[in-house]
Amino acid sequence: MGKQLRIGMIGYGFMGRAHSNAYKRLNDFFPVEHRIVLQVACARNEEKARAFASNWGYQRFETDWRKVVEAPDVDVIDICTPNDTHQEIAIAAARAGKMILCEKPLARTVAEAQPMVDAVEQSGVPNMVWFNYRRVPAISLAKQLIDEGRIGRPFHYRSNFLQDWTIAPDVPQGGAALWRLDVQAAGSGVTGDLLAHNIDTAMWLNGPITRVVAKTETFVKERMHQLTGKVEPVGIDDACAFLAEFANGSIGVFESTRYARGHKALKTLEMNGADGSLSFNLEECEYLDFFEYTQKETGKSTESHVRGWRRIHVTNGEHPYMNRYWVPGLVIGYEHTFLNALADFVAGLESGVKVQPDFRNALQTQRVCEAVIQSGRTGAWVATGVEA
Ligand code: SOE
Repeated sequence: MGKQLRIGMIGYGFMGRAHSNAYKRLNDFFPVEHRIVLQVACARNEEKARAFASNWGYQRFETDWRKVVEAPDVDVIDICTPNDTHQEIAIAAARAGKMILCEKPLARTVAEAQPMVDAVEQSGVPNMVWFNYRRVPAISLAKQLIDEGRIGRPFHYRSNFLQDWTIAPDVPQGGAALWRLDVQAAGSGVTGDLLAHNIDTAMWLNGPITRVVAKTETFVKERMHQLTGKVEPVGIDDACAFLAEFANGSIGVFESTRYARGHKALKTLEMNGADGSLSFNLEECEYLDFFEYTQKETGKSTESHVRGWRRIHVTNGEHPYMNRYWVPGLVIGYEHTFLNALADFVAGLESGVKVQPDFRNALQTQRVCEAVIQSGRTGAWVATGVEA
């Protein structure tokens, strides 16, 4: 029997469930040595903590996260709480020598995120931020094709994340489930919640973003706050569109909103290079579309009468992660992106290769988010300060 990895889960919402599912399935699907143990689940509300722990099979529950961080029988702290709590928990966990898996975005601001990076680096604890979309097999395949030089010199990167769940002005802000609308808890709106994913993927695929100029908008200016019961100003960005310059000379266009009527999670990316293009849409997440202009094998361009977009059904054993699941042609989904991320994290512990995105890497995404928000306020181009 391999070493145990005893999980202390802090938070019980949507992400608490997504991560718990990954913990439960890891040893069924991936040949790692560590055995996952669902040790303790934590929520402030005792009833919720008990129910969550019992539903997902955690051995016990706590209502104070500090007890989990200090517990000698916990190896990994998983932070699934609202963004305003990430820093305190992460720093305490790092000081207690725990490994840390933190939900995205790393924090609300760069100033808040930097000490988190310092804390994990000083204590040397393994750490990762759950930017799960990198682990969609089709997006991982895009990375592979880019690294193989199949699209050549990149010119364009464009990416969307569109939702429509906050259009009604009577949706409250704050409190359970709706903290994403409360700027105190979230730090920002769609920029930190949705575009952070797109920025993480973009910099993974296409390198550092150096400058941005943004337009942000808050369509509903006041909402009832669930915690105070009062109508209060809304401080988040409901929508954000920004232009980006990449260090490699290509340009990017990003858009996100929670006001795109009819779209629940339309998340897309496209890259255009001199030798080819790639396109992905989360609603058809088992496909990667590839336009091959120059054949890598021959160096010649495909004859024009047969040139065209190719749909790659990313379900073969040679595609990223897919040899762990079913047989060619059979698809996996959203929940597997967390499982794949966890598998990489644990495999990294065993091989000694640091998994990405770690806190330091996620700090770069935080820098871009912050530059976007700042530019949204002033309308000016803002340098991101991302390390090249
Ligand atoms: C918001 O609706 C949300 O759940 C984000 O918080 C997640 O990070 C994103 O993956 C899906 O949308």
